Amino acid sequence: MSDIRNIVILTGAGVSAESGLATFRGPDGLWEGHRVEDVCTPEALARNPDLVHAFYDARRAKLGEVQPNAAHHALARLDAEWPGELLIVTQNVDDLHERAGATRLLHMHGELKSALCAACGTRRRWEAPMGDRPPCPACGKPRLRPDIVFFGEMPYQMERIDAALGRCDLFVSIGTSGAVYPAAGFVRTARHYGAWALEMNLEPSAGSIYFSESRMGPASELVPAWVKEVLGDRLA
Ligand code: BJW
Repeated sequence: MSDIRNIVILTGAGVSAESGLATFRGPDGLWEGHRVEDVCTPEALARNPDLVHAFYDARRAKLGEVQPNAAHHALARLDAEWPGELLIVTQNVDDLHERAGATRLLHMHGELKSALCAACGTRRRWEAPMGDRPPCPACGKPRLRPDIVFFGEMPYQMERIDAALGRCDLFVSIGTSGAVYPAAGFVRTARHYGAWALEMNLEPSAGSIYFSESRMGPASELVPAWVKEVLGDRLA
């Protein structure tokens, strides 16, 4: 571990599960009551905006009831103390990493607390419901949509992510099933450039064979222990 300088950490819904936010594909998964194509595509938004807005309004409201857990706090500590490059790439649209204090963070699938105007392209921090079609603060048109990357849309900041993957010595994947691309392919990119790859999850992810090492268990236990290990090694 002592020769590690640059770290990329990919997080998924599993890191927020112990805070009380549902994952996507589990038995109690978020989409159990909704078919993904009914809520998570641009076509669904055009076809049934009331359903899509209700789904995201409910999830945005739920953020007020949950708190970061030990995994978010441990990653924020690593972010604060790690002297080399570090980038937390989250697929999550919740705000629990930043509420724990992480700053070297990007949301590749967007954010629940951001609105994107489909008319003028302006993005705004947004905490209120959108189902009642409020006007865009910039252009006045009632065309706000959740600032979320739907299926078929390009995830955010891919150039920055690719550059970080090309430079990292350690790639860590936490609480993601590896079912959704391009995130599911990051491990192969990082390995291609020579990084060690560690996954932490309740069960092996779809791309488990690509990792150098797998640790199975709840993120709230595995992540703090791993962060201690990484920071402890530096001090040794
Ligand atoms: C725990 C735990 C605990 C539980 N501790 N662990 C055919 C082949 C390949 C690709 C495609 C294809 N057809 C279409 C595509 C592309 C498509 C895709 O991947 N589809 C797949 C379904 C096959 N991808 C896209 O369309 C993306 N865009 C795109 O590809 O653009 C073109 C492009 C080209 C070239 C370069 C780059 C781009 C966009 C994807 C958008 C995904 N959006 C969503 C919704 C976001 C909004 C919302 O939240 O509603 O993002 S989908 C959903 O899945 C969400 C998540 O971020 C994402 C990943 O889910 P995640 O986080 O892995 O959650 P789960 O539930 O699947 O897994 C949780 C895991 O945690 C489990 O493993 C548990 O075991 C574990 N766990 N408790 C530790 N306590």
